[in-house]
Amino acid sequence: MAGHYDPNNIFTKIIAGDIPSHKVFEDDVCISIMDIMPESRGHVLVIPKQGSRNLIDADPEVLGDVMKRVQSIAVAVKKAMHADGILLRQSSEEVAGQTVYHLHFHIIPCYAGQRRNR
Ligand code: DGP
Repeated sequence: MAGHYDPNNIFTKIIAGDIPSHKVFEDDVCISIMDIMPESRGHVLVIPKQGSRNLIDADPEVLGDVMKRVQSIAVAVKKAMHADGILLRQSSEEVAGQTVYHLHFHIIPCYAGQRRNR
């Protein structure tokens, strides 16, 4: 159902520590974990702790804090992975490719001369 946020989603369980993940960053605003279906080496997700379904229903104030983390994590990932660039992706709703209905941002390192996995 469009617009509905189900707090019983997989990312809420990962935030709570009930499901294991490879965490690369955590503070009071968000966690960042390695994506289990990476599109390139070093593909991470940034997941706000405050639940919203996607970008459409996110609290703009929380979003401001989250985007600061997205930038610092993107800079750190680019450096650590020796990437040439970063693709930032956020899908809102199924038609846009969303599969997990808890807001998250993909940080996908891009490498010169290399195709992404998908
Ligand atoms: P999206 O299609 O934009 O909703 O992205 C969902 C991403 O979440 C997808 O790339 C795979 C990833 N993912 C799904 N379940 C898990 C999980 O249990 N652990 C981790 N680390 N990633 C997950």
